[in-house]
Amino acid sequence: MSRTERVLSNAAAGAAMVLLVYLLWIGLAVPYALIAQQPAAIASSTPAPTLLVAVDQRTVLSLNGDWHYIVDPYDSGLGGGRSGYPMDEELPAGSNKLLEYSFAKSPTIKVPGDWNTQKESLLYYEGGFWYERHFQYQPQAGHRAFVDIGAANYRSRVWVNGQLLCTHEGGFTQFDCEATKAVKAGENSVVIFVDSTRIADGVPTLKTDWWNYGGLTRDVSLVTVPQSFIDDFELHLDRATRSVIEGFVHVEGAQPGTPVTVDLPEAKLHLDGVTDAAGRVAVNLSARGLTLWSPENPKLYHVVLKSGDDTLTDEMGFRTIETSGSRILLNGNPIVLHGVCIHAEAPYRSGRVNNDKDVATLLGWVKELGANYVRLAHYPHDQRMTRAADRMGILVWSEVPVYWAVEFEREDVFAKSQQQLHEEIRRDRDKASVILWSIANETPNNPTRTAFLTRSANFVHQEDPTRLVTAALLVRGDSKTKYIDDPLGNALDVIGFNEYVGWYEGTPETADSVEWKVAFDKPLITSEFGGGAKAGMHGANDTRWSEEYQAEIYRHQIAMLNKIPQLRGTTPWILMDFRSPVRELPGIQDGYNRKGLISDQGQKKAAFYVLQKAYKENGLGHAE
Ligand code: GCB
Repeated sequence: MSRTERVLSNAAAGAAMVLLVYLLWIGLAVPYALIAQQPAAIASSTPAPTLLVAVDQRTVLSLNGDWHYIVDPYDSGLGGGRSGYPMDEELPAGSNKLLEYSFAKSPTIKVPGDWNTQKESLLYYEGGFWYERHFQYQPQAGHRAFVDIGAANYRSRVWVNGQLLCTHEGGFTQFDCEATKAVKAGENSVVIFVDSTRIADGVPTLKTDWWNYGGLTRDVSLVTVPQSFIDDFELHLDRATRSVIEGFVHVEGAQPGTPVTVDLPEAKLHLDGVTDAAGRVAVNLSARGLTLWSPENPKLYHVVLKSGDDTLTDEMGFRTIETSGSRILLNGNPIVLHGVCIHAEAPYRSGRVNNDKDVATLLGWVKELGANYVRLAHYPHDQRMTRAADRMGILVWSEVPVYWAVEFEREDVFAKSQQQLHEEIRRDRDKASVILWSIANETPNNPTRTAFLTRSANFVHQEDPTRLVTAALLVRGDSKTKYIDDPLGNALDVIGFNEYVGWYEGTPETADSVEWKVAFDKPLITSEFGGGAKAGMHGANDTRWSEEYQAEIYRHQIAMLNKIPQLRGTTPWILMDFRSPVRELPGIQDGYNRKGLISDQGQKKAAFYVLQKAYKENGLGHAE
């Protein structure tokens, strides 16, 4: 079975279903094409979340640390009444009441952190899991409180003092639950139920090539803000002149006419505005002479936003990103993206990336590789990654886990994917490093999929007209001729394509005679290529799993890819080996995908140096 067929067969719920969808499509194509422009209402979490931006820049009460936990494969704690864990009841000494749980007597686990790598018995656990802790709090009159969760994989519910605050679906995006009415003076209890069960109608769906780390995998905090506060803003440089900062500030709960100021002290820029009926202030600041952000000079400015009692600060770079024909222009100049894919897999220790040390190690390796760009696969990563990329001058492709075949025929699945895009964009649109929003990876080419993802592309363009939209597409053809002509390409600004010539197909030398036919006059990025190697395993160039074989794939790939005139970037798969339950070859994979240029224990493989040489000598892809 070819690689494409393998992905498609994984993906398809069944051939009959595909046929049915196709027949329906023929009947519905015209009306569907018309509604394809309309974004659906954002759903799948309740209540519609207030999304605070730049929470990492606010002074918050951190709820990181030790939480009591109960493993609950039967969801029995949801039972309500005497068995409802959200009530977080503890019996006084001598009580004869029947209670069949006790958080206080339960063991503890660290937040942030997936549960799988913290307790040996939980390595492969997927299901319901309860977290509980106490915190001291003094509510302030005229203020609101939110529990802010960096990420909870995959579905979660949050209670404070027994009151359900919100539910959320989606394992890699930040969300907030309002706790203003639930918090009290003194000791408070917070209980969070996280369910990592994979579901067919989820995003992602049942099967992925990465381990499904469950739990509160990122920071948790309590954020206190004034009654009326800055919940959102967006600032960017205009593409036409690169001398105006445009955008808006939104003040939640503001009366029309509420004053707002925006300051960039170093650039001596100041704006006085007042909110309109929607709580928004339009920003238009003449900003001649700004030092533009770029990988060579990742200049960040201190930005201060004020409204009433609320002050929000940020560190932001200003740059433009656009395409012209098949070129990608950064600040108006053609650029070639020398990159690598990264999973949010923690180096040396396994588990999810969630601290500055993990981020420094991964992005330090990216720099050492001579790269200026990363593809953060296959879902939004911890905000520390994009903050560090801003500081280090690393351009970023950011992605939602619309991976292989989600249930494209379902409207609720579309709404889930849209919610994740919305949360991702809202969190990271203050980051100059992020230039590409990817809407999907390796999806089957059929009309239902194309309609779904065309809507996604339109939605992203509408939410963020300042960046580029991409996706990692499959290619078709045989080992002589390959076609990049997936019709989804029409909806994208930049075409990403994955191919594994030399690994899933042929030998490394097969690449020498492949001819590429590209249907689009748009920039191309090879979003994946590569092959597996066990660090420290040596052999001949044709010995599979040896470092030599992997290095040979890279050599032939580099020569092949350089023949594609419009190749503007590359992110081989992948920087570091990562845990995957579909990679079980004993002695070699042992539960890890071994396509890393570096092992999970930090050993650099021979291919790392092949790619490093190509990047350092500017020998892969062309800016124009
Ligand atoms: C792919 C997927 C990626 C896999 C990789 C592989 O095409 O996008 O998630 O891990 O191939 O190793 O096969």
